Amino acid sequence: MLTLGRMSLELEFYFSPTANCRRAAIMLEACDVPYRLRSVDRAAGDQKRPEFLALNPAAAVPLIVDPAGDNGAPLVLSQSAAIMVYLAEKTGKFLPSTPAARALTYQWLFQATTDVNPAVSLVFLADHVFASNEETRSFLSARLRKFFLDCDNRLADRQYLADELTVADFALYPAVEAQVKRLNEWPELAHLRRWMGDLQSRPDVIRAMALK
Ligand SMILES: N[C@@H](CCC(=O)N[C@@H](CS)C(=O)NCC(=O)O)C(=O)O
Repeated sequence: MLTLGRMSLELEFYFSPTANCRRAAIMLEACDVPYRLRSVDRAAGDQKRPEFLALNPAAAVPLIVDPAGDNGAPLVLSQSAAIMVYLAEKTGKFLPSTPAARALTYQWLFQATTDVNPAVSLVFLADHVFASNEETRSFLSARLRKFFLDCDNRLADRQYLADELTVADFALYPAVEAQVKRLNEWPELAHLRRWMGDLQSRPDVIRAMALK
């Protein structure tokens, strides 16, 4: 187990197999942070049980509890992007050190979490959950394609979203993976597909995506 002085770094990771949780999982794996997996069965209502609501009144995963998070006191943290940035700062990995490079990383981190991921969720809901007509489905699909295209343009002349591999790439990956079928149907997104292939073969990504 990793230790900082005498403090244990093992943390608890409350997880369901969703894109939001998987991006936090990728960061845990990539930063080599030991964690204990706490599976949350949302269909069974685990997230609404009093024990979980005491940790997160918003009743949502992912969530981490870092026993040594806050000057030795436990840190309870939700929101996948906040978890990723916390782990990056704690371990000194996957976040550039200069303000400008860090700001650009945040730009792409938020693009992944506030533009791409919600677009993926809406397409999924329209395709599989709610009765929706063709007009709605094609509007949402075109909107997702536009966000994918923004990422593809960015990746035209660089390997990763920032100048190096960062939290932004790990944040985007599970959202794109969830719609990989559409990605493969859009030939103009070759750079995003190449990027996807690069990340897909990383052992940390493979381990995180295999969590159940
Ligand atoms: N913006 C949040 C979204 C968290 C979220 O919506 N989590 C979903 C699973 S992906 C959840 O737990 N929903 C509660 C439920 O299903 O009742 C994040 O990035 O962590």
